[in-house]
Amino acid sequence: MAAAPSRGPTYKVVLLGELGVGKTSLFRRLKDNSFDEYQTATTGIDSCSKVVKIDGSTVMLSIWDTAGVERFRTLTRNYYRNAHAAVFVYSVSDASSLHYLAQWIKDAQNFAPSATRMLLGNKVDIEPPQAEIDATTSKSFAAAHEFELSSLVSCKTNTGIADAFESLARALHTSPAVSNQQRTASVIPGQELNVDKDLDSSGQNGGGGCRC
Ligand SMILES: Nc1nc2c(ncn2[C@@H]2O[C@H](COP(=O)(O)OP(=O)(O)O)[C@@H](O)[C@H]2O)c(=O)[nH]1
Ligand SMILES: [Mg+2]
Repeated sequence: MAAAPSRGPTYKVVLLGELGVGKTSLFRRLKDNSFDEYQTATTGIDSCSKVVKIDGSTVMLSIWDTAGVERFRTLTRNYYRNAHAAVFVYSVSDASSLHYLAQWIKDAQNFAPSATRMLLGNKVDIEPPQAEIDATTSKSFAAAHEFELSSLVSCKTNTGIADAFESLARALHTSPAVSNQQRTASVIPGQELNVDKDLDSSGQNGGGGCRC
């Protein structure tokens, strides 16, 4: 009888970027493959686990969405704590959302300096002239800021998301920068996903945290 596949490592992945770029929409695509045209502003930090299979191995991504506090551009240190990866999201229909990523990049450098970084340009279903950012601009930005990974996606049409997160999982799983100790540290049950415990006392918990 074949041995049951063992549960692989868990990697914490935080979503970053301006309000309205589609972080919660991305989260929902990853969580239950849904999309809401009228997605309301996030009211609490939410996390979910996403299983990704890579070459026969099972890798778990623990995805964290913000509490809507990104409008103040101040996520807490706890949000970044033990993050293995930071996903920087902008909207191709809003040039300023790419511009302001510079601030998110700085924050992540401070709070999660060793995190693997992925750039995602969302809403590629939107065509010019509403689309303000083209693929060349996105590529230059990714190169200038030395992102390990970069993709264009659409949460609305579910384009590019599975591939982007498979690449991220693969990069994490094979990265010598993520030590075995870090990999196992993050799988202690109730640690990386315990939203209530993991929030600081700054009142940023909107009460919407969940485990899924
Ligand atoms: N056209 C289009 N709209 C999107 C896409 N992703 C998200 N949206 C819309 O953008 C708005 C903001 O999305 P939301 O996920 O709340 O952004 P957040 O503030 O970054 O969490 C919502 O009205 C979404 O329906 C996309 O890929 N294409
Ligand atoms: Mg949101």
